[in-house]
Amino acid sequence: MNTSLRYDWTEQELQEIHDLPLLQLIDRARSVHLQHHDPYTIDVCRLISIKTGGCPEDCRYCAQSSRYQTFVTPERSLDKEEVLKRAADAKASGASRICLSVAQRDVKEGAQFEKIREMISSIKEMGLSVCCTLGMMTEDQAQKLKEAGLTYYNHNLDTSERYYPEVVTTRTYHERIKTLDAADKAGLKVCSGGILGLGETKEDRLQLILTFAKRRPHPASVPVNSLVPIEGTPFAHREKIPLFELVRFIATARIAMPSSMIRLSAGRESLSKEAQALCFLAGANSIFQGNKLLTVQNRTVEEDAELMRDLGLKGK
Ligand code: SAM
Ligand code: DTB
Ligand code: SF4
Repeated sequence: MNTSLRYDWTEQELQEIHDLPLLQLIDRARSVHLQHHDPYTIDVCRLISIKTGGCPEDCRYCAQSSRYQTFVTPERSLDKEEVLKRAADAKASGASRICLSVAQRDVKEGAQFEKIREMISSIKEMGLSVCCTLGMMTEDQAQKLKEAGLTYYNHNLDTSERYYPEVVTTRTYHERIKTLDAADKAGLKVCSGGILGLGETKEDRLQLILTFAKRRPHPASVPVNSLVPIEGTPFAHREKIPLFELVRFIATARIAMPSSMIRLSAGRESLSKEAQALCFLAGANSIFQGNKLLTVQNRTVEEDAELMRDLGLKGK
């Protein structure tokens, strides 16, 4: 099978792949995976939330939006020392990438931006690769982050363009895409994915994969989050995404974007070891490690070490 990279996928093709009998779909995704990746190595990333909560945006799934009464109360930003200590801890438990997060609408230049640039350089000097998720940014800001040593920029599209206004109203899909373009132009690797279980349809999920698969280059990293329901947000009681739908999404993304990393992201806490194994078989090859994501619990570092031992997976 020819599995070279393509940028001309159609919705029809992706739909046919997505709807294959499950085991055929997994076989096909696995075969693409084997041709493009070492199947026993995964990318292990650690999130550090520099600034938590108090975000002005209205993302209806998010614990950190100031528009909803959730368990999160806005916290003071972490200082550089604390961030570097957490990065060192992450390295000691096997992480190879650190993702620095700030709950905000867009990047603001000034003292905080300079501090983040210093953090990026110092973490890079520790031999770790660095990703940031700071909201929308301009090409000039992307360039400044690149100069500080940044490798990846995370900025999720979350869902289809059609469904987006049902999820967020304080920004447009187009604005989101402009930030991905800025990251590409500055030579940063794009990390962009979505959330399953927002109440979207299968077509919305396929449209999301299609949007990514038509980008040249494909996002280097595609986080696949399952909604973690947050009491107090409008999406607190959405129906959970069935496991096989998650597996189908991962496998379709793997086939459409053979060389990208696909990260099994938020929601792993509610997946058994066996369910996670199925996701790896379908083409996932990256995880967030650490007892906490940004605000919610994740699988513990010990549980992940055991899972990786059981499956014969090692970190990069
Ligand atoms: N504020 C920045 C932004 O929106 O780009 C960065 C942080 S934001 C929390 C990063 C991503 O986490 C979101 O785009 C969303 O995909 C994911 N996320 C946030 N809350 C989630 C939840 N409750 N369940 C699953 N994924 C979630
Ligand atoms: C991504 O796609 N998932 C991460 C990261 N990128 C920044 C965040 C998950 C957040 C889960 C909900 C929380 O911890 O608040
Ligand atoms: Fe703010 Fe990001 Fe949460 Fe949206 S997802 S409310 S932009 S922190």
